[in-house]
Amino acid sequence: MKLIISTTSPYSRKCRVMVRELGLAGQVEEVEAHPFDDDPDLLSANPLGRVPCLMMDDGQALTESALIADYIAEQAGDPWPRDWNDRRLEALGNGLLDLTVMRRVEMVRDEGIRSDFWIGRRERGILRALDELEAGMGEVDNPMAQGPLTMAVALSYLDFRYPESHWRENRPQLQALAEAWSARPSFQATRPPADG
Ligand SMILES: N[C@@H](CCC(=O)N[C@@H](CS)C(=O)NCC(=O)O)C(=O)O
Repeated sequence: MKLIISTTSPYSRKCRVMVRELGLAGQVEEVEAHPFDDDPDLLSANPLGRVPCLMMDDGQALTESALIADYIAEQAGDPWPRDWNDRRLEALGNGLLDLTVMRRVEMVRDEGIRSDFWIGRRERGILRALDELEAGMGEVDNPMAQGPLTMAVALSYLDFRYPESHWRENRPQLQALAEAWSARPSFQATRPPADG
């Protein structure tokens, strides 16, 4: 299998962590592509032009990190707990990622066309999602699952792109989750480059 990724993409990171945690590193070749360079290999694999994209051994491509994560888990024999609470947390974690990425996209636009309306809207959504995830962690027994992993990737991405956010304040469960995941070799091996 070939996994097309970018090293700064949190969606890619989630899949890369799963490959390592579930013992599939020997079966998955990681290939780097920068989506905004319109890399022809990426565009021919994924018409959406986004990473991650998984080329399966039959030549078909899977897009969307959540779908790729499900496929990776299945290839490994589905060793992680997976119930509707885990799926719920995964969806919320993905939404937190989406809002954080969209906020960044707005922030890096030229000053004259940057929209305070959209930045504020994304920031309020980020704060509400963090509070919901803090509450949701109370029902999590095992942080080794797709939902908590997605949350940990999103929290790490907040630190990477939005270091002034103070998301740790009054959110001890999220802080503990982030610490648990960042100590793992899979997380350390997929840390985004400091200059990314
Ligand atoms: N919902 C998608 C989002 C993927 C995504 O937006 N990836 C970004 C990199 S972080 C990308 O490739 N952006 C390029 C673009 O939007 O044109 C997923 O979960 O895989």
